[in-house]
Amino acid sequence: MKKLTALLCLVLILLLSGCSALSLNESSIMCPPKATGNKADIQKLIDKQTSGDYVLKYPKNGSNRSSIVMHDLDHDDDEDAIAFYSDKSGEHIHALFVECKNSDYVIIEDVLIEATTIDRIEFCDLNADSKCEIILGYSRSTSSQNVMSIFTYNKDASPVITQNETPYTYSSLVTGDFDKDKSDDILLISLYSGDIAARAQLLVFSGTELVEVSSAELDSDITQLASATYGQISDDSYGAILDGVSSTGDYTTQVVLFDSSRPALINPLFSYSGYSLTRRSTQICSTDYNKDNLIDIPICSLMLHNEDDDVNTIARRIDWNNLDTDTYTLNTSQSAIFCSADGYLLTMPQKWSESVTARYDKTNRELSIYTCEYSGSKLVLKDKLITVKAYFDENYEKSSSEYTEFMRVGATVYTYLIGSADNYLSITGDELSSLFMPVNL
Ligand SMILES: [Ca+2]
Ligand SMILES: [Ca+2]
Ligand SMILES: [Ca+2]
Ligand SMILES: [Ca+2]
Repeated sequence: MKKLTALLCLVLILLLSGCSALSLNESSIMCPPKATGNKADIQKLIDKQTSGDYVLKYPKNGSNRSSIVMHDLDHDDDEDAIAFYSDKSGEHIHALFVECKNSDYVIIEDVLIEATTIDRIEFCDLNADSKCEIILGYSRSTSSQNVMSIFTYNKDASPVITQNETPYTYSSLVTGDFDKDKSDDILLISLYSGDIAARAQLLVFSGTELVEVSSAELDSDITQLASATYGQISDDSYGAILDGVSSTGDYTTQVVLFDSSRPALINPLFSYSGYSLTRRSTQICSTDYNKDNLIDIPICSLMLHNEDDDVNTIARRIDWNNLDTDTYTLNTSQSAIFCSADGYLLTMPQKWSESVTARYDKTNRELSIYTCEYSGSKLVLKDKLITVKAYFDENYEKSSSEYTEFMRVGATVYTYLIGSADNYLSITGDELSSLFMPVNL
């Protein structure tokens, strides 16, 4: 769901001696004060160095997707930059480190990396010295696994930037403080592939190198990750939430935590309980849905219905769950009606609980919410509380519609019609607006 940030071009005439004083003088350009980094200015600097034969390289994953990544390398509050490009041969990638010095951008290091693709670049403090280390993941044409290097900046050293390629390979990685010692750690995720086992490995910085402290088994049926993030799981637990796609296309959620009492990395939903509950055909990922800082894990089901109802007309429900890290059970924090066809979630107010159901009319793009009750074993729909109807912008004529417009997202107009029955479960248009959340699928 994240959009790639587009950017620009470069090539550096490689000085075999590295970053010389000559190149610094010839290739400086004014940089803006403080952290208002300007990638266009970095590009101008790079243009000065290039002859035109180059291909920009964009990190494919992670939170920094630009070919020019702005970051304050030396912690002086002026933004510096790292730019990626490959030369004509395509066998190497240049990582060009640019620093803002005395209001000029200057090249401080051009590091040649044996790689064809950049996986990601992350900044985190692995050794708890309050200065960021740079994690760079990349792959070579000879392997589908990514390789990882750690770069460090030291203004008193020569070279200023040092690269340490680690012996570890991975499919994806997540950074964060898993063992609660105030330093960032790296969780490497390997998906099953031939002779590679599906597992997560926790790496911590010890002395001058990364060491594996523990590993945990992952579901070997996961063929790709839809989302892998570090976040708060419960009041005192942080970990990685992995939304994976199985070989059948279903989504599932695994949570990888470090249990310091053992001490060991664990994957409790997969190992102990609840994992099958998270299996879903909807492409929806874990997120902090109710904004209480705890990551919520979706469990998908159909709204209340009878067995012989047409399944295509029954709206879907998502229960958002927190993982209890004492019992490893899932507890619902919030429920919502999910209309994937029209791209929205409708948070269910507490009072609806088990007293409402919803039906979806695909042809007319109408989601109708009803009160309901059981007569014996038969579910009976009662009052229609509200209908949400989506229109394509060009088909919507405000004056001719009995529906009230309450939101526009892109080319879609969302409208509602309150049911005529006087029911305590009814909601107003304003309440609907506050419960409505468009989703990008
Ligand atoms: Ca700086
Ligand atoms: Ca550090
Ligand atoms: Ca740590
Ligand atoms: Ca939450």
